Amino acid sequence: MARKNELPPIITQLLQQKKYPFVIAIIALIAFLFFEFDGFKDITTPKSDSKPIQTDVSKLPKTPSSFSQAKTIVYNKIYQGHEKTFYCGCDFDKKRAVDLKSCQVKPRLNAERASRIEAEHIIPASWFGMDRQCWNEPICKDKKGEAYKGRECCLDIDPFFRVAHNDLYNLTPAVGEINGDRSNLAYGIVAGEKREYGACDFEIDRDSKLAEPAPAVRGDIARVGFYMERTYGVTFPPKEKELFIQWDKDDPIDEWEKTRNQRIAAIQAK
Ligand SMILES: [Ca+2]
Ligand SMILES: [Ca+2]
Repeated sequence: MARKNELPPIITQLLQQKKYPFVIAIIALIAFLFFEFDGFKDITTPKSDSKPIQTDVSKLPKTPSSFSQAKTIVYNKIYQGHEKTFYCGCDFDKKRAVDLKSCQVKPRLNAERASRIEAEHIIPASWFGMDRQCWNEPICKDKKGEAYKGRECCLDIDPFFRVAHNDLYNLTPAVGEINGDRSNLAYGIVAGEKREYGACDFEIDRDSKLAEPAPAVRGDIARVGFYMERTYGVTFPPKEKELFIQWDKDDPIDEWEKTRNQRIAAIQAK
């Protein structure tokens, strides 16, 4: 028997009625289902083929599901109307460019990285990642079958790590070069006042592996530290804990910090 009609009846009918947008929509839907359209599978979908680690995250804050989403929220919502970098107070714009003149910052080595903001983890990811299996063992596999570990693996398969990593309280916009230089150094007091970044009161001592932030943000840092401690069980060496307790007293919460906390709480409410 010859096939009289090669198109599904619904499409034929819609074509006869000249309802072309419906036809296009149906064809797009079929193509989407058929080809498993990849466009909506952003980085919230693990690129790994590995199984997710089973963790009960129902009691943890509802943090953004991807890091790129978290960054967009930090820059566009949390810091809206307060477009200033955390350590140096530089203005930044919607394109994430830093106005270095606004804060008299001079790049140390990398002018290009200094010209962009990056999302700084006040408590570095390695501090809450280093005890995770995904951080230490190559238990993730990419689509080519190659094993990997560390931050990318943990973001892909470890829900606890992902929630902590994307927590908005712990993320601040920073001059890219300073974010890179701070890396995962602990905070502390660095002797002297060598200013490697122009007028910005931020020092790094690569020998003692310490980063000294300006007095105006020390309390902010301490309170984020306490939050990460009670929310995710991050622990600090006794010396750093003592410093945080002191910094919390010396730099009490101000209006901007309150606003920031309220904005974050509205998004991350349990
Ligand atoms: Ca100093
Ligand atoms: Ca402060």
